[in-house]
Amino acid sequence: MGVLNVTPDSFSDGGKWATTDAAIRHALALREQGADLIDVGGESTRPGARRVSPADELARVIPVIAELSRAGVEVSVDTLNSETALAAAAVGATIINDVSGGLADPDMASVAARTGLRFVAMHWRGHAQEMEALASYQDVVTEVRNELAARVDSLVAAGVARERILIDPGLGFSKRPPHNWKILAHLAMFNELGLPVLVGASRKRFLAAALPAESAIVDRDLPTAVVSVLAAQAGAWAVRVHDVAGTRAALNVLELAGSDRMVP
Ligand code: PMM
Repeated sequence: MGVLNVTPDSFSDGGKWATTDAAIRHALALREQGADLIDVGGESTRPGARRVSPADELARVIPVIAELSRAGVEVSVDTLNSETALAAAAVGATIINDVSGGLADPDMASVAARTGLRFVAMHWRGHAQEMEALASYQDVVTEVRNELAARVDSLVAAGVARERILIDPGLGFSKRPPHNWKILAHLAMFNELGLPVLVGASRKRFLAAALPAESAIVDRDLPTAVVSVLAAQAGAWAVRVHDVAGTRAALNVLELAGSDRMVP
């Protein structure tokens, strides 16, 4: 899944793809580099980010989703707003990627149910302004998995077909670096819910621990690609990344060398 942030302020690529033309060109390039799916978002969810109005979000993402869908690109819409999800569905998006798993907008579950789109339920405890204060766990893997299971149950109760739901542990969302590493170490436990797992580690701050001091954000693309391999080995359905070429190369290595690896 290639990331296309049509925002002026996303933490790693904010502003670069803010015009419709630039966004579409970038998305097509990501597809060339090996993305199977493009995730289009118009609101930054980085820690501390301010909310954008649904009208601004719609104006940013809908023309891009419409054009990409016309070009035959599979698109997910990264949004907290049911209105945006509904409009995106009408112009061809096939997946709703809601980082709140339906918690931020009380109408989201019914839009997911009505449109029949696939729905990514990410683990979330609160909006960007408050998420760091909510990063408290005794056993992060079990708690995140159980909170996701409860979210899935609520979505199903609201009419979303279980087989349309995907889950995501929400790396960096109400999680401190040790929480993110712990989740990555135990990623396979999320398969226990019997749903496809999406992993979004790309360029996130916790990856800086793997790098020499003073590294740039794009330097996090290398650890991101390594995480993509770990996620694939743990059975993930997809990884959400900015540097599609790097992750594609890493996954190609896994495929080429991994099939009949010697196990010591
Ligand atoms: N992370 C971001 C935005 N959307 N969606 C899913 N499903 N999972 C994620 O981990 C996720 C997401 C924040 O990253 P960005 O600001 O670089 O897009």
